[in-house]
Amino acid sequence: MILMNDIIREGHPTLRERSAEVTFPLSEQDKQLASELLEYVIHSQDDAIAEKYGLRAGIGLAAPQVNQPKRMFALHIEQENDKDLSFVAINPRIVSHSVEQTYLSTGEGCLSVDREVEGFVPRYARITIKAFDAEGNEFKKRLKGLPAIAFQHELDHLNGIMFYDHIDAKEPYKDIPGASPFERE
Ligand code: SB7
Ligand code: NI
Repeated sequence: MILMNDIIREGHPTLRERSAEVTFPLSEQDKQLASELLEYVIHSQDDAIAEKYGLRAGIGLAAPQVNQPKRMFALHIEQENDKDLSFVAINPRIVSHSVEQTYLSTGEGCLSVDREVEGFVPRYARITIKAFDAEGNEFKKRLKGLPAIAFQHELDHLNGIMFYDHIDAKEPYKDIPGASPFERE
């Protein structure tokens, strides 16, 4: 089980590495990693479990954040229509994206960053992604809104990029031309 102590924080060099492609079939270790990443994101959003284990809530978690620089991450996003979006993405990629950008109106946070960083993080408003599941089956999804934002945040981790790298240093709340904000909740 992944706990807060297993999550590395900014300053750790692994967060700045490009993670390695994962090979199939998954090793037992990689299978366990995939299921533990997903378990963390689900548990961290369950108030009772999160409180019991001291988990900080996160809608996503990438393998390099637990110091395993491999191209996989988990996302778990509870949706209004209670069709939760919950998956592990292995060797993920964006195959196409909108010209239009978006940003979370409240800014982004990160389980590897123990401080508030203010500012808008520009993201593609809509993306089409491809990735593999733990069984080695490729899947394709179209994402928008928070799922699209979160997918890009996680994909960045696999490339050693932190969310604040995208924030304008001089003017963190600078207008992003043509972008509409995404309001969470
Ligand atoms: C806000 C939060 C996240 C993604 C996009 C916007 C996820 C935070 C948890 N993580 O640090 C995952 O890498
Ligand atoms: Ni993060």
